[in-house]
This record gives sequence, structure tokens and C-alpha cells, in this order.
Amino acid sequence: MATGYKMPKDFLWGGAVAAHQLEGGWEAGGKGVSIADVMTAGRNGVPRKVTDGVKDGETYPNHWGNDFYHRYPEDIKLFEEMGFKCFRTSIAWTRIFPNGDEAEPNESGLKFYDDMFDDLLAHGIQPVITLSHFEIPYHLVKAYGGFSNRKMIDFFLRFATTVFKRYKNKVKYWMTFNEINNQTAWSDPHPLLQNSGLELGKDDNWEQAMYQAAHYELVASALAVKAGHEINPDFQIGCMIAMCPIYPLTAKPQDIMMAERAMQKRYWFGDVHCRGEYPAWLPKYFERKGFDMDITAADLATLKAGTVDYVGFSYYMSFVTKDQGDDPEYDFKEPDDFVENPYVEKSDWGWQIDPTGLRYAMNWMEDRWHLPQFIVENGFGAYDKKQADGSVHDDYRISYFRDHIKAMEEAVALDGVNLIGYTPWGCIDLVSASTGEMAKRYGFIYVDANDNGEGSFDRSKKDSFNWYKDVIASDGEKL
Ligand code: P53
Repeated sequence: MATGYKMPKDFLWGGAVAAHQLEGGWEAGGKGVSIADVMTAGRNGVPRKVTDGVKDGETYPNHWGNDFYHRYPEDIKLFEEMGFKCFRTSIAWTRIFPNGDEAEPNESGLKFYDDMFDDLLAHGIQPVITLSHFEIPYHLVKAYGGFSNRKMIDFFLRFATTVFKRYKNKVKYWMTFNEINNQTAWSDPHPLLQNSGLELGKDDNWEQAMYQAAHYELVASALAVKAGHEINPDFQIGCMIAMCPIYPLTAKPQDIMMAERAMQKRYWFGDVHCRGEYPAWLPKYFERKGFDMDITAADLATLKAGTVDYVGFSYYMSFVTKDQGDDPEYDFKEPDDFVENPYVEKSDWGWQIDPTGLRYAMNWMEDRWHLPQFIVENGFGAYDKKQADGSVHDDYRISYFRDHIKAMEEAVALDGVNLIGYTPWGCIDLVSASTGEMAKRYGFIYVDANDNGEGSFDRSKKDSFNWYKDVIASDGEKL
């Protein structure tokens, strides 16, 4: 299909991953234990368990990932063959500060990323780096309570400035906290741990704990943005928002108000990152809920001084909500207040497929935040069937990408959104963040490994590999 749209020559086509989901080598080079290392394998519909430290007899898929730690030169050659201009990954915090509270970094961890970034650059691919992508040092959870503790701001800042200085001539694009707003679903322990390193008890106020942790993260992010710009004024430092727009089910005015509140509750994180201020409704909400928040005047000044350069975001799906009755506060609660969208299809994991939602979201963010955007995740998790020759006929994935890239191009060409780049998620098969499965595959590159880490780990090209290569070669014109 020819769209008639072309992205500019300097557009950052690429792919995205996170260290803990593909590197493996969980103890290599002095790496410490991260929260991902104590999460067991779940399945579609079966949540992952979090164990109290690494236990014998449990299966921890992030311990091996797809073995990128040992195989990255081969993978980078494949990325180059597809025409990648950039590669988004994270720096595993525990390779640099194994426990998180050391005074000095671990040289062997720093060297791993030096070598990998050099290899990328030698192949014409620039690294795009997330600082905290669901891989907080486990020691910081146990000894400090994760981001319930203000001290975490200093630990994060030490990590951020260490890698900013070390890679200041190799990395230009950075993001602070991956999908910081997943914890909007605060009644689920999974995002609270992944985003904030929180392990709460039944007597804790989970919702308040989420807002407090997010506040410390936003302050830490603002301080990192400021420090980064001092280290290299050319740095572009963004936030990273999980963008799933929430629609009203009907035109009933109360449904509209509920959807408005749902968007406020899911995207205030972006308001603070981009505008440096809390939105008006939120202090009112804290007051009404009786949340006694530790938000100082100095924090508010910090937030104002450390606004981000661009909006990095993931886009997989949209959600729908409706008015739940006679509630003047419209206390939307995620995920309880979601309802199904009768107009869209779903993936095997129940993720609603909605390409128009991507264009809608890009317009909504442009109007709200007026910043350049970077789609740093988008993709389709599916069961793939490998043929005897290693190929995979993933026409369903191609179709998902075709529709989403078209919507993205419309947002740029017709609506004027300033978009820096596009990095599809899991460009090479890796461990799923929510389920711990290998079987939920996203890649253009197939990895021969199953959920238990059995297999050759050999790489092979899916049909989508050549399709995406043509997309990039034609600047997005040939879909
Ligand atoms: P998996 C929830 C909703 C949207 C995106 O997800 C999410 C999540 C949390 O799982 O996560 C992002 O692997 C995340 C990646 C993750 C990817 O989306 O659960 O940034 O780490 O792997 C896909 O299918």
C-alpha cells in the first residue's frame, strides 16, 4: 500500500526494548538483583509472582531474557539490515549500581554499555536511552521501601548523572521513567512494584502511596533533566507516558465527564513533566481524600525548572469508560471502571486494537503539551508459529503496524504533530513485562526460546522483518 505520505529523512525509525526483558546475564559483570529478577513467569491471564528474593525452584525469565547480553553484535547487524536509525533500550540500573545505594559505580557494567553503544554507532544506529524501565535495584525496595522514600531521589540522580557523564558523546535522546503513569492502576501490586518499587501491606493506603511515589519520581525526573542539560546542552530528555486514550462509551454528558476525569487521572503525570505544574483538580482531590502529601515549595520550584524536552510515549490500545451512577466527583478508578469498546477488535491478550486512537492521542497531546513527540513503543503481542526454515508468516503483525503507521503519518501530515521518531516495541522477541512469557511475541526477529528458557536462542527473520525494512527504505511511504 502506498500512503502518499513520506516522513523526513532525519526521522528516527528504529525499534525498542528494555534491558531487563532481553539482556539476560542477570549476574554477569557484577550486576545486582533488580525487581525484575524476583518476578516469576506468569501466563496469559495468570499474574507473575514476586518472591522474597531469588528462590530455588522458581522460574525467573528475566534471568536469561533473549540472551542479548552475549549476542548483541549479531542482533545489531540485523537492526542495521532493517535500516534502523536508532535503537531504544534502557540501562539496567543494577549493572551500574548493583544495590542502588553505592557511592561508586560498577565499572564493568559501564563498560558493557560503552561497548554496545559503540557497536550501535559503528552501524549507524543511535542509542535512545530510558533510565528507569521497571528495573529498580531490589535492595532499594527492601532497605528503603522504594519510592515511598524521598532518599530515592538522590539514588536515582546519582545513577542518572553517572550515565549522562559517561555517555554524553554517545547518547543524545534520553527518557527518565518508563510509563510512569501505569501506576494509575494503584490497586494492582504489579505496576506499583514495576514503576515505584513499592511493596505495600494491607494496612497501607495504596492510592496515597502511589501519588507520593509518583511525586518523588517527578521531582527526580526534573532534577535529572536539569543536570543532564548542564552535562550536555544538546541532550534531549523526555518523559515516557503509557498513552491509552480513554473514551466515553456514549454521548451521555455524564459519560463525557467520567472520561474527562479518567484522562486527568491517567495523564496528570504528563502535565507535571511537560508544564512543571500540578493540574488544578489534583490538589482538590488530595484535600478531599485527606491525603497528607509531602510536596514542598522547593519541590514545586524544581518541577518548574526541570520540564522535559519531548513527550516519549507508548501506544498499544485505547480504553473506554462510562458514568458509574450518581457521583458528582466522578471518581474514576482504573481498571474497575473500564468497559469494552464495541467498535474495535482485541488481541489474544485482550488489548483493544485502535489505530485511530493513536492519531487522536497525538492530537490530544499536541494541544495539551505543545512539545515534540516520540512514539517509543507500539506493537502487537501475538502467538507466532515458526516454520521449519525459521520464517514466521506474521501477516497479523504487519497489518497492525500498517494501520498504526498510517494513523501516525496522518497525525504528522494532516494535523501538524511534530514527531521525532518511531520505535516499535520488542523489535526482537523478548520477555513480556506483564506476563513474563516469551510466547507473547512482538518481534520482527524471532528468537528460538520458550517460556522456560529452553531452545537454541537462534535468531531468524519473520515476514514483518522485510516489510518493516521496506517501510524504512521508503521513508514510510510504502506500507
Ligand atoms: P507486555 C501495560 C499496558 C501497556 C504497556 O507489554 C505496558 C504495560 C505493562 O506491561 O508495558 C509496556 O510485555 C512496557 C514494556 C512492555 C510493553 O509495553 O506486557 O513499557 O516494558 O513489555 C508490552 O505485553
